[in-house]
Amino acid sequence: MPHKALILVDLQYDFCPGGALEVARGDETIAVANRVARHFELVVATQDWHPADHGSFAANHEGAEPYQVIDLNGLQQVLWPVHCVQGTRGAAFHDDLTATVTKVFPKGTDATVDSYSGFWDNGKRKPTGLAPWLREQGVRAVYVLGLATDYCVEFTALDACGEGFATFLIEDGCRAVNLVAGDGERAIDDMRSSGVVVVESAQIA
Ligand code: VGL
Ligand code: ZN
Repeated sequence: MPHKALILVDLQYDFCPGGALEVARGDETIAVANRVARHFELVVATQDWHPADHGSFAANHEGAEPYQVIDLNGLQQVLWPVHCVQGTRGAAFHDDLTATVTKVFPKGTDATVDSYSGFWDNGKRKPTGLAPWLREQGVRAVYVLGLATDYCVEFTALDACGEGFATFLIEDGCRAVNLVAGDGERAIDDMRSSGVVVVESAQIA
């Protein structure tokens, strides 16, 4: 039984340079994912997978602009450019990703609520099934990397801790949106404060 799993967060074209919600040097995470994946028997991937009418898209709110914050069904929501629409090229995993992924967990499929975490929607109402699935595989520790540090990676790592997994962040395998300068660093500090162990990919044996 593998006791550890690697969680690849949103390694999709829309979060890479040239994508709809591009993260600076986001594509550099792919090589790190491929390199560390060799040390894991179990690799899972989250996939941001929105319907075109998703409530997190500025385009779906009259008069709204991307990066504005609104109340979306009772939750604070940053409005994003249209991204990761189901079935589009932007929603696809990067072709350079060669890691063998055992199972993909789509998220953000409900138009009424965003889902940064690979475990729960932002209202913590509906689970994706990732936690029970990992437990069934005998996993006790998870290693997290991907895009973006200050959103989906942070929420995924914090929920992993909350679900009782020993949680490691592979720092050099992540890149941040940095809507506000320093957001990525603050996210890492928050994760560390919550019990996430921050490591570098070179430390993974
Ligand atoms: C993400 C914003 C919107 C992410 C996804 O993967 O970090 N960020 N949707
Ligand atoms: Zn999204």
